[in-house]
Amino acid sequence: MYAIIGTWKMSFTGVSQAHEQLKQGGCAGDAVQHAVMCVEDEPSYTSVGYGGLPDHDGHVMTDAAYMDGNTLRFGAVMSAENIRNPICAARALCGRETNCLLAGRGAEQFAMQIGLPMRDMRTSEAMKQWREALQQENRKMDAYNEHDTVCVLALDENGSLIAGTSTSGLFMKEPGRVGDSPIVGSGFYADIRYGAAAATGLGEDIMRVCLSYEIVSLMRDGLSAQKACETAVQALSERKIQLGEDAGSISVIALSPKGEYGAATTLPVFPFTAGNDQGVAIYAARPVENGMEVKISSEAALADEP
Ligand code: SD4
Repeated sequence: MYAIIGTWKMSFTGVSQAHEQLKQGGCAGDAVQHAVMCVEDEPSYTSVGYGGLPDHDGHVMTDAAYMDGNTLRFGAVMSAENIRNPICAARALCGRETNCLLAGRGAEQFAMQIGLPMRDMRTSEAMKQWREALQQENRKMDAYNEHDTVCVLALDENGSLIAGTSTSGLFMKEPGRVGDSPIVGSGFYADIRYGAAAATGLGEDIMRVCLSYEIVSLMRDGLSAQKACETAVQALSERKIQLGEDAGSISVIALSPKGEYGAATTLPVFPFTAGNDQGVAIYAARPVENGMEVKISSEAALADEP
């Protein structure tokens, strides 16, 4: 039994290749790393890795994490500049007893010490958008307009369960701002006993309820991956509404130790990609009256979605 799930349509190429690796007996760690790297390396995805949109000062600052659900160990980097593949640094930190979450200069030094490729992550297109944004006063930051995190969860034939995330965070964020993606329990969580989960959307909201840990806890309590995603997302949006706020922009994915997927969203549609021994496909999750509709979709039907 093997399975893999990744956020957004942009994960399709990487998830498809990683799915093939899993099919050939590859391990979940390599599958997650490969799928995330494919998104990090593609400059047209402006929310992850190379080509990511910069912070207010014009720096592309990345956050990434990697968690092993069999050991509960994780590694993460935050506010890291110029690490070509932040997911590789996060994976290399996973397994350490201490110093497994490194920020800024420390993360960059670590990446260089272990020989990871470094590069200027700014593309001319990203800098053009940054210059334009500087001209717009009172510009509202929107987690989904310009920024989506790639999150990948994978389970391999040997029963290894891994979670990975990577993002350049919000476009025009304040220097030093960190979202949920490198924060264990918020942007990601994995425990082989119950399952794995990861989140995308406004990190400030996701962190308020440790959303990924909440989903895995619901799976521990017996909910399916799908029901756990729906329940946690609904509870967060209801609580926000109770507090006089809007429901927020949140999407989540989950994977059970049996390889069952789950996904939920507060958006009209949330595309994600998933594969198992039945094949790999692009899906769309959509809120409906009694919960969430999750269906295989086509790239064409989701042409306007990330
Ligand atoms: C963050 N969660 O930095 C990320 C951004 C994101 O869709 O996923 N946006 O808050």
